[in-house]
Amino acid sequence: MTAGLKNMSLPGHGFDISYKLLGCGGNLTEANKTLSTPNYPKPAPSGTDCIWILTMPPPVKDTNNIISFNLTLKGVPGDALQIRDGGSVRSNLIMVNKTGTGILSRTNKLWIRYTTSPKKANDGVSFQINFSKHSCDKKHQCDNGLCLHPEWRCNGVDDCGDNTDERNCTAPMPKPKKQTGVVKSYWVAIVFFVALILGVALAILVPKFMKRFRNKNYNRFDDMGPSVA
Ligand SMILES: [Ca+2]
Repeated sequence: MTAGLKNMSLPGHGFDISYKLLGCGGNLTEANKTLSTPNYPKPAPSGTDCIWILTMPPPVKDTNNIISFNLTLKGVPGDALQIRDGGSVRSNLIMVNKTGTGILSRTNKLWIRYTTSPKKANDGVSFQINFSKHSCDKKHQCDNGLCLHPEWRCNGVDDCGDNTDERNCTAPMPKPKKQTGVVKSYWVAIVFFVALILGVALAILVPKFMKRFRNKNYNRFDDMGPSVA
């Protein structure tokens, strides 16, 4: 699978073609089971550029095939590692930034690229991927034929693309808005209760205060009256 690194240049009529044979990568099938970066677990040499394409068998009758893989990652991948869900550079990117197991693709192909800086090894990044075929029958598919991932069921997101995974959900997940409403109702009750106590207190205290104020004024009027000898 691994070929030596060769740079070649072919003169043509009015143009030159130069190409490089990659020292790693290649087309892999179910039988290969694993791939590793050069020198794994040590970092690959500077200027390494590998592209692997994993392909599982196409659907047979009602059974679809996707890829289940475990990633053992050393270092922070950044741009050094790209895993795309499909057979080309234009396929959707799968965001994988740490070691993980049982990761499922959506299609029967993965496009994987690993590059290191031309001047230095890529911050010690290296990885190994163990992969296998994951087959799903009609009972475990979306209506459109995609394999239904277990975590897709009833999570409030249309992962299938035809909303099959959100159908017949007996226990819908609580929405954050409802929780916010509960908190608001709780505060409304507290504010109402405090306002009620203040209202009662004012209703009792204000008449007493007014009565005392009036009595005080009467005393003043009495003081202003003619004194009786
Ligand atoms: Ca879902």
